[in-house]
Amino acid sequence: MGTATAPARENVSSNQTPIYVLFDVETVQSPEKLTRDHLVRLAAGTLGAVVVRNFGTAGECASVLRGLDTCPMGSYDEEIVVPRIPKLGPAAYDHYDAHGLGDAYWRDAEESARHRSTLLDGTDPLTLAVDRVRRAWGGRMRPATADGRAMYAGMIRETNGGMKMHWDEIGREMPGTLDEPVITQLGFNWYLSVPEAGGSTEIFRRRWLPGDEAHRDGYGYAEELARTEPSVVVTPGAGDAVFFDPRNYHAVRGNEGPGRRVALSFFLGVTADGTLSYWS
Ligand SMILES: O=C(O)CCC(=O)C(=O)O
Ligand SMILES: [Fe+2]
Repeated sequence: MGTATAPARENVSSNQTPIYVLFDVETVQSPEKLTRDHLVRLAAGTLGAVVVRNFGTAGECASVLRGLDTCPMGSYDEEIVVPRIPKLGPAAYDHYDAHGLGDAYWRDAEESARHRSTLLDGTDPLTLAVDRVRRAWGGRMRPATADGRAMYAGMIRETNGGMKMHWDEIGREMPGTLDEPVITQLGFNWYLSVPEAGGSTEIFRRRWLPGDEAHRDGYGYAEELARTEPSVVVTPGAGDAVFFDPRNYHAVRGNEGPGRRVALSFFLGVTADGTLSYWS
């Protein structure tokens, strides 16, 4: 047996047995400090979240936000997602039915990618984000495909009113969609603008269980389900990015001060051959 390094934090459970939660937040000060090891530990479930300060500069964020003003924004299905969340680009889940992703998805994907492609001083902010993640991963990274076509990635959404506690897992919500299934999933958000107060994200160390469906309201679940589980709270600043495993329940707190909460986001998956794929 090797000599293990002492875990970062020791928690005491109700019966006083020390347990190692291994569900902390790690913060790095720039995208260059993000490592493959961070992403691997998130994927393995031994890290709660990674915050990358200054993932994008203030200038980069301002440029995308300015460009966004001229973009037609859609929203999630307003019957299901209340309050309304304006967004640029489709989430695959919005368009999923028994036949997979329909024509409307691919049309919206193409149009939104075109709008987004010049938002950052004439270039695509997704390219910048993917390049910075790829540098950390150090391996193959490419768009996820469905029916042989590259899926949309890089949704930009405004979540001023927060999001109810929910989980995201493509293999469970939309089985068979990805041409190359993923064995783990990460969520990525690059916050282009944040409110002066509020707008934090809480990630619970708790995955979906079938019985949770009895406590579901639209896309959200009762926070009671995860109340006794370890959790981490991240409050990103403008320009910061956050990675976490979205199969863990997570909730976004609404704005409590002036300012908009806008993020460019996508999911990352690791395929069995170690490729990092991405989609929204
Ligand atoms: O906006 C956030 O902080 C998290 C949004 C979310 O639900 C996700 O990225 O899966
Ligand atoms: Fe989510």
